[in-house]
Amino acid sequence: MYFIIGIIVLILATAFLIISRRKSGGQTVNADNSVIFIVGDKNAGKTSLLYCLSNQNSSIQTTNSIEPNQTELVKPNNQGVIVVDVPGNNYQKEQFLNKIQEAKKIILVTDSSETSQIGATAAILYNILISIPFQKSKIPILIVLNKQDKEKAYKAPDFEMFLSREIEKIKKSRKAVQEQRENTNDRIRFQENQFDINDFPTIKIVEQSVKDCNIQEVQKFIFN
Ligand SMILES: Nc1nc2c(ncn2[C@@H]2O[C@H](COP(=O)(O)OP(=O)(O)O)[C@@H](O)[C@H]2O)c(=O)[nH]1
Ligand SMILES: [Mg+2]
Repeated sequence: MYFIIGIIVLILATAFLIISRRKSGGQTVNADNSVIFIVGDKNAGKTSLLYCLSNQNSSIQTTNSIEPNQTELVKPNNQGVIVVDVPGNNYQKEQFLNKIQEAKKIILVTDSSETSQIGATAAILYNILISIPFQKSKIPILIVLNKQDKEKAYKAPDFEMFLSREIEKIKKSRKAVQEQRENTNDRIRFQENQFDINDFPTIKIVEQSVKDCNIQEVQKFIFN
């Protein structure tokens, strides 16, 4: 009799342990954790940045993975931050734009040694700026001008100039296309003034080189 009771207690205890483990495992992605997205054109250095953040810089393996990679960091106050590397093939998709509302902050990485990336970077930024979550809560955005170690890398003032030029192109083409399913949130395209990044107080531009994990500005942005 005692033997049977013993077995039952053991089974119940094991079941309880398994269930509580599962619950705490699931909590790594609960609503208390803030989520930060890393976005940017292909080859900008997103995955490298994620590896630096997760201290695996000794073995940077970059892939064109379709699945987002993510890492969980712990702030000094013990609050968790999940940083997600969002691969480039997702940005035009509505799924991504809907997901922006989950993001506490966004890191937009660009290869500043490649002026050819500015168009794609501008398009990503534009889509974020006209998304409802951004317009509602003005999510902080850090634009990382990566690969500053390269000789040809441009600096922030040049980037601002190139960027507004590209955004003006997007405005023009969006105005021209009178689509029926047009995005009514897109107020930017009707703005007469030339696009100026300084009109957006939650956007900051920094020059970095992710290569040797010199990412102090990114860390400040994440942890502050
Ligand atoms: N010179 C230099 N190369 C970098 C830097 N950051 C990343 N890279 C290289 O750029 C390439 C693309 O990086 P990756 O992180 O895969 O870009 P992703 O496509 O945005 O994820 C890789 O060969 C990296 O080693 C940097 O700061 N300087
Ligand atoms: Mg990558």
